[in-house]
Formats: sequence, structure tokens, C-alpha cells
Amino acid sequence: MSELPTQTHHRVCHLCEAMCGLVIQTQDNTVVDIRGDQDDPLSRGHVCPKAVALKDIHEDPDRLRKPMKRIRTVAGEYRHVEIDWPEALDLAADALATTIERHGVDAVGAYFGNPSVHNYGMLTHQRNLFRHIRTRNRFSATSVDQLPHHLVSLWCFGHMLLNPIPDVDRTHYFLMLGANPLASNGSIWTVPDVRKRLKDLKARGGKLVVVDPRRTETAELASEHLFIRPGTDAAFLLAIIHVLFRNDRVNPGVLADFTDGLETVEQAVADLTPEWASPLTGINADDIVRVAHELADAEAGICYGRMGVSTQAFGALCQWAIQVINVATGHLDKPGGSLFTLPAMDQVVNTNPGGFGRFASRGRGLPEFNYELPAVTMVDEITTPGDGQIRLMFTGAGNPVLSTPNGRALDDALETLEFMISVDPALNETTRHADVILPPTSPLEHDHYDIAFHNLAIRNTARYNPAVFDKPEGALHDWEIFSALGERVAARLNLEPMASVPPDRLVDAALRGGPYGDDSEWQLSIDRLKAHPSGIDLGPLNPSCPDRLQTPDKRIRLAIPEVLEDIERFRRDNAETSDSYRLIGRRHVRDNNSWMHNHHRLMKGKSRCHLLMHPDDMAKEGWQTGMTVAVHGRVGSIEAELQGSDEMMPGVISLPHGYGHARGGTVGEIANQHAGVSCNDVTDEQFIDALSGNAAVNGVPVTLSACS
Ligand SMILES: Nc1nc2c(c(=O)[nH]1)N[C@H]1C(S)=C(S)[C@@H](COP(=O)(O)OP(=O)(O)OC[C@H]3O[C@@H](n4cnc5c(=O)[nH]c(N)nc54)[C@H](O)[C@@H]3O)O[C@H]1N2
Ligand SMILES: Nc1nc2c(c(=O)[nH]1)N[C@H]1C(S)=C(S)[C@@H](COP(=O)(O)OP(=O)(O)OC[C@H]3O[C@@H](n4cnc5c(=O)[nH]c(N)nc54)[C@H](O)[C@@H]3O)O[C@H]1N2
Ligand code: SF4
Ligand SMILES: [Mo]
Repeated sequence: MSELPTQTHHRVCHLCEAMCGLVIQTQDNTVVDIRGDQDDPLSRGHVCPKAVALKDIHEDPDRLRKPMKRIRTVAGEYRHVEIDWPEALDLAADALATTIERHGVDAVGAYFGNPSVHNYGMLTHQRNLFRHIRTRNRFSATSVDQLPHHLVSLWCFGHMLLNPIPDVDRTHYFLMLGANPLASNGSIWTVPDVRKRLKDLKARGGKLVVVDPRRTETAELASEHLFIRPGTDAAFLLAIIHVLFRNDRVNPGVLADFTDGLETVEQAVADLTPEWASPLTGINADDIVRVAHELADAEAGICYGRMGVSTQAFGALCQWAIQVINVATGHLDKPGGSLFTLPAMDQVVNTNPGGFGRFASRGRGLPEFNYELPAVTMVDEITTPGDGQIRLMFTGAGNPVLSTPNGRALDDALETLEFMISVDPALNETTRHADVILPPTSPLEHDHYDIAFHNLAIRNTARYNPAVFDKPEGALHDWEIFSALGERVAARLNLEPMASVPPDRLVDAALRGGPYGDDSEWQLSIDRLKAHPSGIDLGPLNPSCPDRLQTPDKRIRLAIPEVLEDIERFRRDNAETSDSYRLIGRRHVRDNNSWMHNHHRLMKGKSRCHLLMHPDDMAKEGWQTGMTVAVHGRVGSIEAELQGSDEMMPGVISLPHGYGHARGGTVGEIANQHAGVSCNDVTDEQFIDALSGNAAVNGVPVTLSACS
């Protein structure tokens, strides 16, 4: 055993939405132990296998520590070489300013990926650069993910971040669609230790019903699992609403005083019977009626849906129907139902409510949301000539070549750009196209306050932790990169630069001015949180309506014309049955989208990138486990190893996303050894939720063939 002194650090894990508290032991700048923080009021000591990867991320020899510039060798090939920070920042800022001078701001495209929401400095300081570049060509992972949630919250509750959060610890009945929290650890629902919480629900006599085309880990644990044909959840949900009205189960309680539109909804679902929904969904009409009654009759109940019902062709319709059900049953804004949070840094008050359709994309006319265009049209905006064409692409904490539909087309399109800049610690499938890569410090080298996910948590808590390690000399945090670029671009364009205030100061001001700040008994500030490194519990979620509503009249709006019209699109699309296989996604607790495949500890064991198929379908095709099968979509084909599994609904196949490494020009030895294939080489940028513009990466029609 080493004689070196051990230091103990408290840290919140930022890798997924669960915000688990960690206790990290270090010796001489090395992590020697990571475990759950028993004193964290939210996570209560829970961690998943990814927590220890914080050490692996920090120590990863393939993580970029210096900026990289892409050069062309004499042999005509591209390669990345290290350069100094001043040169890299100048190069990037110069390219941005020159592009704007020549072609206007819309010639700059930007894509921000998922970790940008988990990195608080990135959230606070993106605007230090982008306030000078108010381009229409902004994209993010939101539109391959939770866009329908935001849109429905904006429409019904008046703010895109007013998302009702399932109060799992006090509920009696939980109807869950298209979510697998046992693998994902919860989403739009910060719920560390979810397995225990769901088990507790069952132990106190409550019921968990999971609706999913695959019998997932969560479905295994549930009281009941219903298979559903991908993309048909809207029928199931609309039929539930029909039953609630027909069988006198609509009982909004106090919500009735400030809810508009229930009568219109009743008319809209008048003929959407369980008998109509049953052949579409594959769920018995009797089961639909029973589930509707059980939920309505429960003392406290939740209807919740996540990726499987957002990233499908009727994502917004599904998310709307879910909120209608929560209101109609009176379960919204009630303990044990779904409630709004009141976080210490109140994003609902601090940010604009969002907006929809104020402009449309040049190429396909797809609507903006919150000044972002749908990611499914990024390639069109890069490749379609004319005013507003993207000439320079900026990516931050994203890997859209692997994470957006028809990733191969984007892979090609990025090569046609005049310039590309990436703020990212990885040289991966996306950043390999960048002329300059600007790598930030590692997570353990900067402090953290979770600005985004306290907003979505099952309890109101607050937690701030300083960096575990000092910043290496010369390195820059994400926020410092954005500030430095912003200053340089402003200087070039003769604009006023934005003050660069460190994120902890901004959060301190927000905490002190927030609901638990200077005017409250809590007196929250960064200093106070430093004195409580495991976090402070601010209590369970409380009813807050109608005050908390952000609609101008403080009323819930349910009769949304765009959504009601979308019911007709659903009917049209489902008028004919098709016999093609439907491809859906799959998450595993050791994966995290595309970016944690370079760590041996998470990758050891059997490959996870295989195609699951029901044994009856395999028998029909004459196929066996272990053989290679080609999956063909409109935009391309991939080959994957087949594995029979009665977890799958017949007619449905499943493949995880985020694989497809080893493309050349990337750095990531272990990831490239576990390359797998990218299911987004088959998913289709034209297969979308036409109402919201969100990608439909689930329920994609595909054909299959055996590989000889
Ligand atoms: N078929 C299919 N496609 C999907 C999904 C699916 O279920 N099926 N899921 C979708 C969803 S929900 C999401 S959120 C997206 C995710 O899609 P993206 O956000 O585009 O992809 P990630 O794999 O999360 O890429 C993360 C990148 O951020 C970098 N990174 C990590 N931490 C930091 C940091 O602190 N600072 C900076 N600057 N960079 C950092 C990593 O190196 C990596 O390059 O994928 C979507 N795509
Ligand atoms: N380990 C791990 N954790 C993660 C991530 C990760 O990649 N790995 N990613 C993080 C991110 S960015 C996100 S957004 C969250 C996502 O969190 P979740 O939404 O909980 O995660 P998924 O596993 O994608 O669950 C989607 C479920 O929908 C089902 N499904 C597919 N199509 C349909 C359909 O048409 N109808 C219904 N009812 N179900 C359908 C799938 O079978 C799957 O079980 O996870 C986060 N946490
Ligand atoms: S569940 Fe999420 S937050 Fe918790 S340890 Fe795992 S990755 Fe980190
Ligand atoms: Mo996501």
C-alpha cells in the first residue's frame, strides 16, 4: 500500500441525468476510489457502473489535451497535429469572423450535443460566443431526443421547461411508456436509485405497468408489461382518453378551476375507441379499458413516456396525450402524481419560455423550436446552395455523425464545408472532420453545479462541488474556450465583447436571487453549498398550480389545434398495415450514447452491438443466432450479428445506437476495437415527427436479408 496521503472529495456525477453523489479518494493526483455518497439526499449512495469511468475519462490517453489542427499531408491525406492554444483560438475566431463577413451569420452552423447540458460552464458561456452569431442554423441533440416534451410543455403549461416529474416515491400506479430507466437511470426524470424506488412502489402495493415493444429490464421488474407495435402509442393513449370520458372517469379535481379545452378533447377522441386502437397497437381492447380504469381510480397515479414515445413519428401527439391523461385523471400537480419542480436555480424564471415555428428551415421548411432547427435537416442546410447555406460548422460536445439519422450523409456533408470547429475532448467520427479541435479540461478538473437536471428531479435538492484536480497548466475549461472565442470574434467584428464571469459566480447570483436564496430561511449560495458537499435537501415536490403555470392567464391549455389536427395524420398513416420489420433502439447501463466506448472497464465482456429478433421471426426466415444479417433502410444498410430473444415483440428488431467507430482518422483505441455499426446509418432523416420536426429513430421501417 502506498504511503501517500489520501484526499477525500465530494462530487456529483454528471454523466447521465441521475446526478448521483460520489465520494472520490485521490492520492497524488490519481483517483484511487470512487463510491456512492451515502449522505446525498437524492441519490442516497447509489451509483451505476459508469461512475468509475470518471477516472477512466480523466486518465484516457486518447483524450485530447492540446488543440488539434487538421493538415493535409503530401500524400493528400488528412491528419490532426497538436498546436498551441493562442494559435488554435486565433484560427477558429478568424474563420468564424471571415465567414460572417463574407456570407452573413447564417453561414455559421452550430450543433450542440448532449454533454453540453451536463457541463455547467458550457450552458452559461455558449452565449459569450453565440450572442455575436445569431445564426438560424442552430441544431442540437434536443431534436433527436426530448423536443416533443418541451413543445407540449410550452403549449399546455406556457414554458418549455415546465415538465411534470413523476413522483415515484409517493405514487400508487405508474403507467410507463417507451422508457427503460433501469438502463438509462431515468430521463426528463432525475431519479437516482430508480430500481429500488420502483421496487418500493410494488412493495407498498402499488403497480407499475410498462408499455414497450421489448420486454426490457424495467418491464421485467414491472407488475405488468404490454407489448406495443412501435409508433402506435398515440392510439393507445387516445383510446385511454376516450375510455376516461366514456366511462365517467374524468375527474380533474382542483385542476378543473384552471384548465381549458377538455370538452374539445372529448370531441376529438369520440370515435377513438379501444376497439379502434387494439389492432393498431397489438394491445387487447379489454386491457386498454382496464389500464384506463386502474390509472383513473388510483389514489395517486402517473402516466409518463420517454424516448420510445418522443423519438417516433408521433412524438408530440404522444407527449400531449400523456399530459391530457394526467390532467383528466386529476393526477397532475398532486403528491404521488406528476409535479413541477421548484429548483434552487429556477430555470423556468431565468430562461425564456421557448417558441415554435417563428421561422422555418430553408430547404425543407421545418419549424424552429427555441431558435433551433431540427437536426434531421442539418445536411440539407450544409449542402443546399444559396443564401443562408452553412459554410462553417461548429460542434460542441456532440457526435452527430453517429447520433443523428442518416449519419453517413452528414459524414459526407461535413467534408464539403469550408471550415469546421469542434469543442470536444475526443477525435471521433464527427470531430475528425474539424479543421480545429479545442479540447476542454476533464470533468474532474472543473467544478460543477447541475443547472439543468435539478429542474427535472424527484426532490428539490441543491449541490455544488469544486474541482477534484487542479487545472493543468495552459488548459482551458469549456467556458473559457467560449469566452476566448467570443472576445476574439467580437474584436474582429467590432462588437462589444461579453463580460466573462466564471460560472460559479453566475450560479451564486442565481441561487441568492432564487426561491431558496437571500430572501428565504435557506440562504443558499455557493459558499453555503460548499459547506454541505453532499448537497442540501429542499424537500419533496409540492403542488404549485396555478401559480407556477407560465401561460399568460395561468391556465392549462389542452385544446392545441396543431395537435388535434395531428390525430388525422395518425389515422392516415395507419390506414394501411405494413409487414416490414420495425427497428427500435436499445440502451445498456454501460453505454452512454456514442462517447464512452474507449474505457476498458465499460467495454469488457460480450459485444453489445447485436441485433435482437424474436425466435418466431427467425424461424420464419430460417435464421439462427450468431449469423450476420443486413438491415436495409431507405438511406443505407448495415450488418450486425443476430441474436434471438423472446424479449422482442414479433416484427420488431432492436439495435443500440452510438456504435460505428473505426472509421479512420479517429483516435480511440478501445472504441475502435469495439467498433460495432451505427444504427443511424439506417435511420432516415425523412422519417420524422412531422408536427415537431423531431427525429423518429424508433419504429423505422426496414427490410432484412441474410449475409452469405
Ligand atoms: N438511433 C438512435 N439515435 C439516437 C438516440 C437513440 O436512442 N437512437 N438517442 C439520441 C439522444 S437521446 C441523444 S441525447 C443523442 C446524443 O447525441 P450527441 O450529443 O450528438 O452525441 P454523444 O454521443 O452524446 O456525444 C458526446 C460528445 O461530447 C463530448 N464530450 C463529453 N463531455 C464533454 C464536455 O464536458 N465538454 C465537451 N466540450 N465535450 C464533451 C464527447 O467527447 C463526444 O464527442 O443521440 C441521439 N441519437
Ligand atoms: N446507460 C445509459 N444511460 C443513458 C443513456 C445511454 O446512452 N446509456 N443516454 C441518456 C440519454 S441522452 C437519454 S435521452 C436517456 C433516455 O432514457 P430512456 O428513454 O429511459 O431510455 P431508452 O432505453 O432509450 O428507452 C426507450 C424505450 O423505448 C422503447 N421503444 C422503442 N420504440 C417504442 C415505441 O414505439 N413505443 C414504446 N412504447 N416504446 C418504444 C425501447 O424498447 C426502450 O425500452 O438515457 C440517458 N441515460
Ligand atoms: S446513474 Fe448516472 S449519475 Fe449515477 S453514477 Fe451512473 S452515470 Fe453517474
Ligand atoms: Mo438524450
